[in-house]
Amino acid sequence: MYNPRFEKETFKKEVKHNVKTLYRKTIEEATPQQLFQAVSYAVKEVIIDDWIATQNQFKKDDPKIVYYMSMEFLMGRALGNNLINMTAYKEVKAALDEMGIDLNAIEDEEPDPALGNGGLGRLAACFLDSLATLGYAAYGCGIRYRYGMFKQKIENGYQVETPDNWLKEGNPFELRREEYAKEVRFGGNIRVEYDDSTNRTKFVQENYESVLAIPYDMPIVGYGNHHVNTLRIWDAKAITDFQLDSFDRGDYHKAVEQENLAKTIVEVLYPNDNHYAGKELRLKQQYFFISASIQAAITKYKKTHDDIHKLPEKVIFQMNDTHPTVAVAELMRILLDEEELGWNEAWDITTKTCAYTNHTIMAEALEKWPIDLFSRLLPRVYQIIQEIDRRFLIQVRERYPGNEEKVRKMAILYNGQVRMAHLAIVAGFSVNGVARLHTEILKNQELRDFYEMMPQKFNNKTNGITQRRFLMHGNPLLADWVTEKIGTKDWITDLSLMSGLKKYADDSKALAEFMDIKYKNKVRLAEYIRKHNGIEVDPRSIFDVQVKRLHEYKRQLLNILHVMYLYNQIKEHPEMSFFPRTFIFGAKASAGYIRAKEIIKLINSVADIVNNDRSINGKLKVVFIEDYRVSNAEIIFAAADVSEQISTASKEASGTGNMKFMLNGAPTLGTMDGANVEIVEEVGMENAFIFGLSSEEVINYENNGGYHPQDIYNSDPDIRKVVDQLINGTYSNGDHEMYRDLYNSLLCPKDGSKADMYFILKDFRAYAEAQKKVEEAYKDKERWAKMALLNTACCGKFTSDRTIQEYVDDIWHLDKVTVEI
Ligand code: B1H
Repeated sequence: MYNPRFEKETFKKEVKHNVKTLYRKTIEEATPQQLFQAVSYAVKEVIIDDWIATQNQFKKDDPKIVYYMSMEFLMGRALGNNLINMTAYKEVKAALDEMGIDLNAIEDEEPDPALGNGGLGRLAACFLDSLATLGYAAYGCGIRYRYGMFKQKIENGYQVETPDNWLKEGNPFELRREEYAKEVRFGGNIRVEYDDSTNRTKFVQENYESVLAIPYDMPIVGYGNHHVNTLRIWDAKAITDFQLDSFDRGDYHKAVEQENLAKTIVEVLYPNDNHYAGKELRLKQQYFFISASIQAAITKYKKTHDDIHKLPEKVIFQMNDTHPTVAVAELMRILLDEEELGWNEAWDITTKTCAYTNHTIMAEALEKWPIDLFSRLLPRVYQIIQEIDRRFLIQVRERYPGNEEKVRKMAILYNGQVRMAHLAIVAGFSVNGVARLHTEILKNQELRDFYEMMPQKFNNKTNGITQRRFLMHGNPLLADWVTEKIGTKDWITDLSLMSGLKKYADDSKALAEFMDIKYKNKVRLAEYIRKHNGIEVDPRSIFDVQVKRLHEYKRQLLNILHVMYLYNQIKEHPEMSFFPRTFIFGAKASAGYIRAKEIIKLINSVADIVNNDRSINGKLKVVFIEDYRVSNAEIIFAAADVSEQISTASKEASGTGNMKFMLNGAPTLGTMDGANVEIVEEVGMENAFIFGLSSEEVINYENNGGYHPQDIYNSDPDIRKVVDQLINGTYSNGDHEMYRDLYNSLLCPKDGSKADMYFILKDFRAYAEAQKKVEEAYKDKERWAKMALLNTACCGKFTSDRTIQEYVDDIWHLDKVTVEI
């Protein structure tokens, strides 16, 4: 047993006690939410012991620590995951059963902590899980947003956003740690002082506004090893509580302003995925959590070390995309102004502690801050960036004499803007992409100049996912079956063992069991859909799933246009053979992304027509799952037959949903993009459905002004019919304008962009053919079962445990910690 406190009677007593002291109630009287809280506090009690033990071990061992700096942590629910990782899920479930409490129902009371948008935030969460499981010392550093990712409602087919008040009932797992608060300063001016006695120039910030950053710690429980790391997210508070007498001192305005700053700074997560918003408040958020996190890391280091020069031996700051890259300048500021080091010493330390991960090549995601805004908000940090840039450009000119084109292309400060990616590359010792293809594109296209000048910094770290959440918790039936078949539970921490399933690829009995589990998971999802969407779907139909953020490059539009095409085919040829199919979508669109919202409306309109057309005998169903998030994702992956990964090649840096589908036995229908390339390499071309332009072809077209979608429209009547249906009222009650913008985007955009930028019509036929192959393959039950099983069997590479070990070996060089209990 993991811990005697999970022993049945002890745990039951603890829950009863909590219900009594928290709510003055008995188990029978408590609401489900109250039971969730009481159970969570009982679990937290156990976690705390391990958390303390881990911190004590850190004190003893003094391991190197990685600080994973991220604007997003898409954690998903904690209760079930913590129980899984403490290897107590089944015991606790049984104990609660005896009290008449259904653990699953209790779990559903927990709001999803949705402090992230999509893949980038979820990756951070998977990384924390793996870091703790592998026994490394790590902190996640982020923001405790008052409101997380908005909740999505579908009203009349349209997305409506409502606030995600995730803290409403209180978060039982967090600890507020007021005593570790840090001050963060904004604005004002820098006074330069010369100190004769020390011969140093001092830079003093004056007339600034400031806020107090208050950390909240959440435990990150490793699997079965008593290792508990910390996710530290910062809340903001006004530095002095509102003081009336400040009115008399004429500071009234300032007091109000500081109060407001504190309130707004952590108010809400920006709901953009792969898109840079450029808002002042966003920059404030970035500096706020970075300054607080770095100050805290330095304070912690200095508590037990007296030589700041040796910081790189004990500390790594990993920057999750450009959002936290102000970190390099903030670290320089602290080393120069507070530690009073010289520039060269400070630079040496900074460039040995900071590393940068790039997650996208989408031009609209590149962070470039206007210099006037940046220097006004962060005057001292800006001075430091100027000096970093000045020194860097000297090196560029030395390396490329007379080549001002290089200088222009590589400068950090250019054209009135601060280019955050350039800052990160110049100051970091490591620059990594998130899948092999993505890293190659960075080296050969997007970051070519930097790669040429500093090739040693560039490396690849193909993303991964945690099997603890996405198989053990999300798909317990399959998890138990895998354990039985390969004869060990060790896959939970060593996913390469999944290859032990390969020997069942031709075993009809095993294949039948595997597909029976898939069927049960489809029934579970069908019930979810009936309950939440009021749509009946047939679990015997093919569940064809595309769930991810809504973005044009991810091409949900290609998917739904193909559904429209299939519907036309069925109507035109009622006699044709057609295997029943359920197309399942889930996607949030950024609130200001109009075209993405039109695509959601289109999907829902097609669903309305198709689902209610009795003449097609339910052969085709379309479902849009409302409010796609981590908790329902777990159910969806488990139930999928087909994994739609159809981004325009070169655009999806990696993808991680693709890996979650694979783990759960759904073959990929996709382009040669991101990590799909590596998935196919592992599972074999014959066990995936690959189609469409390659990344080279796409990049080639792009460099030569695009292509002519009109040619396809004119020559292919099936495609023309579908495209015309966007503007002939078929899916809009006769309204010819509702989808005009989507039509235009394909053929003749009004905003000056290229027609069909994402090659939807170009790839349409290839996609339709690949879909036909899916149908053929599915009809052959045994063949399909074998494909599905081989996907699960070959997914070993895609665990985030492997990814983290590579970060440790190549970049972080952390020490393993063994927590002694
Ligand atoms: C990814 C983002 C992203 N890449 C800007 N970039 C954001 C960019 O709020 N912003 O400003 C938010 C998110 N997200 C994703 O990262 C990639 O698209 C996926 O392909 C990749 O799998 C994931 C994790 O590496």
